[in-house]
Amino acid sequence: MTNFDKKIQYLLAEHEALLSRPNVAAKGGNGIYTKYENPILTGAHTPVIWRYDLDEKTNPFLMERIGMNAAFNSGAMKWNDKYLLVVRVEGTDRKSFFAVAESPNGIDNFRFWDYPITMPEDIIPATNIYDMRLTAHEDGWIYGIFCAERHDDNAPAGDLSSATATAAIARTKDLKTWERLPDLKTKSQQRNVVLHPEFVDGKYALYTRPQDGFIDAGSGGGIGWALVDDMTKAEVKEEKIIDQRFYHTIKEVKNGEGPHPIKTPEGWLHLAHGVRGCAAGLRYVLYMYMTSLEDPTKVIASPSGHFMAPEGEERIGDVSNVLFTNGWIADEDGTVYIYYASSDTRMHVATSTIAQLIDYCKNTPQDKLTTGGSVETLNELITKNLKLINGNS
Ligand code: M1P
Repeated sequence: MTNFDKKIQYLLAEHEALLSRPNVAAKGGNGIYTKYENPILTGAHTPVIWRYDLDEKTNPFLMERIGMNAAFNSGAMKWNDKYLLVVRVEGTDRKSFFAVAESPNGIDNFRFWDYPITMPEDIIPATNIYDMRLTAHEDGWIYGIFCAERHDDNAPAGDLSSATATAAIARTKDLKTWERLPDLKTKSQQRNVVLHPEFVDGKYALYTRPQDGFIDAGSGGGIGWALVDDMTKAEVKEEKIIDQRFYHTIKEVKNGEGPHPIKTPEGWLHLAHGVRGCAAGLRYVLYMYMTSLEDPTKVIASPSGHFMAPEGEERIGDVSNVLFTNGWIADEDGTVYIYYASSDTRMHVATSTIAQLIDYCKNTPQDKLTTGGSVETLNELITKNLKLINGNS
């Protein structure tokens, strides 16, 4: 074996060791969900054949040729008994693309398919695409809705940062070949648009996130809802805010639907992200809410505060202090796999159950929106517990 061949063998062995590393439940926790010790995907998990030219003639030093910076914000679904993620992979050139990674157990051993997704363009090609939400809709198609980012050509000359965000739509039957549909027509910019899995009043239902600019939600009041006749020419004509933002909460600056909600006998379970500003910049956390089965626009449970926030290593990355989610999988036994990204850098999993998440949503006190209200809520629990501890005397 030549030296070059030995170097390749070493590279492949190191990569295999990373991919096959078992993931174990992290100690501690809050009883609501279990986090796991290792990230499930990072830039280093991307295949060696994506990053290295393995030909000694063209790469005699065996140097990395195409760098992969991050693997994050993944859509998720169960597919042929595998836990499958449509991952936002970001190259060192700052372009994101989608690639499928699958695992036999949802917790570890995630492996990318050989090729990334070649996503067809809309009429006006996008510069960057990211954050796909997957929905296996009852119409028989699997839809992927994602953000298409383009330079804002109305920006003053020399402004190379202003951009526009549009909800792009594609559909597939096999996750390999995608049919691109026209981008969603809306009055405002949009990101974090998600397709509800069922027809509502015979129409497709979208969770939206109207925003005044590329970054600022501005007058967009929160997570919206819109009914659409036809996904092949989707247009939001009327939009109603169903989950509002509030002053001095975890979703003061903006919020956005995560994956599509999970149907349970007690209502639709929603997972979303909320953003607030602070001296360190924006802080992104995850929160939950529930809506009614009879009227999916009606919020029936709204636990206060964050459901999950960045901890430890999760706090640090390309965009620090961020947790973001756009994928979860509910198994038939009631286990829920929550796929979340930390700091726009890496993917993690946490597990819980439908029963725990319903209990969390229904029995966590609501935010009364003031310090006085929070202390009142706290005092009620303390008094109840003291009575239990000291007897009812
Ligand atoms: O950088 C944090 C997140 O910022 C955006 O989310 P939102 O639209 O709510 O501001 C997205 O670019 C997302 O990809 C990113 O993780």
